[in-house]
Amino acid sequence: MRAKARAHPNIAVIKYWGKRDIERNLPAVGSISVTLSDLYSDMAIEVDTTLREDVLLVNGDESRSMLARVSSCVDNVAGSDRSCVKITSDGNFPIAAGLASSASAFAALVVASNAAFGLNKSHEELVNLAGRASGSAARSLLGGFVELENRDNEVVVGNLLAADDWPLRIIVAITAPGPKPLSSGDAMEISRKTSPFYDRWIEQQSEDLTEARAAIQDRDLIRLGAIAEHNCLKMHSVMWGSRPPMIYWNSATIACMQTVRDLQSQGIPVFFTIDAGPQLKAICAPEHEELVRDAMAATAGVVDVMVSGVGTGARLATT
Ligand code: 2P0
Repeated sequence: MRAKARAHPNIAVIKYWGKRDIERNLPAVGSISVTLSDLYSDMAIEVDTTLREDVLLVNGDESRSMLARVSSCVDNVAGSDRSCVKITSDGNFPIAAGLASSASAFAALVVASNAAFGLNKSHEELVNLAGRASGSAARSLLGGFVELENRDNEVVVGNLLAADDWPLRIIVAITAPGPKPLSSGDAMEISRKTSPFYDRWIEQQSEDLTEARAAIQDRDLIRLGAIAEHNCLKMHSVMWGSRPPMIYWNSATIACMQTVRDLQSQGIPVFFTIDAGPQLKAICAPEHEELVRDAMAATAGVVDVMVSGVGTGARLATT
């Protein structure tokens, strides 16, 4: 009655922003992501009939703030009449800072819960259980380039390319490691209710998905970069146009964008994307990794740089 799973965060090149069903946490749009190899979340879960409530340890410290969401995810997998559990979460990157920690954590949690309770849920069920906890977590069930599609009352994820098919490098420039002021879920709802750009964002998403899918299938970095930057800046425009406005960037985020533009003007194939946080992710081929990493590290306001390859999907690990 114990199990441990590891999952990696993913970075969307075509973003999920907006929900069509809050209750079931169904996204309003499809999305395409790349799973990272070098960042991870480990979730260990142990059924303990002596406990009167669930216990959650995050990187060694008891966490009450995240317990309700984590317990509810375990309820969805194992049923609300289940025994209590001790959950231990360990990761190697900042939490809730726009680095998709909820994606890797909940992907690992559903896989570990399924095993700890001796359930035999299908891959499709696990995808939807992860997505119910956090929309982007459904994508971390798979590795490589992953597309999430909306189908009826569920989500479906599929591989566009496996992890080894296009070994790109992802350089993460950390400009502020602390937690973000507003959760993505709350911010998406503010956008849906108030941004004059929200409806156009939803309408245009299938065009962006089609373009990115073709670029990934052709392994065309310049073409993928053009649509990924457009989609990212459009998502942030939706946020900027919301009331109250949501600006996740800081001055270093903009300096990092300028660094990427400078590299592009020197003929280096690299592109950026930014999620609901101030960190910038630059994506390039392995031969340009060092140059891009050094340029990001030298950018004013960057406090740390992490580098990752393309990773595999969530899986059980030895306890
Ligand atoms: C993405 N983000 O596609 C987009 C881009 C943030 C910006 O998926 O409310 O934490 O838990 O379903 O999964 C962040 O959203 O949101 C996210 P919930 P989640 O990566």
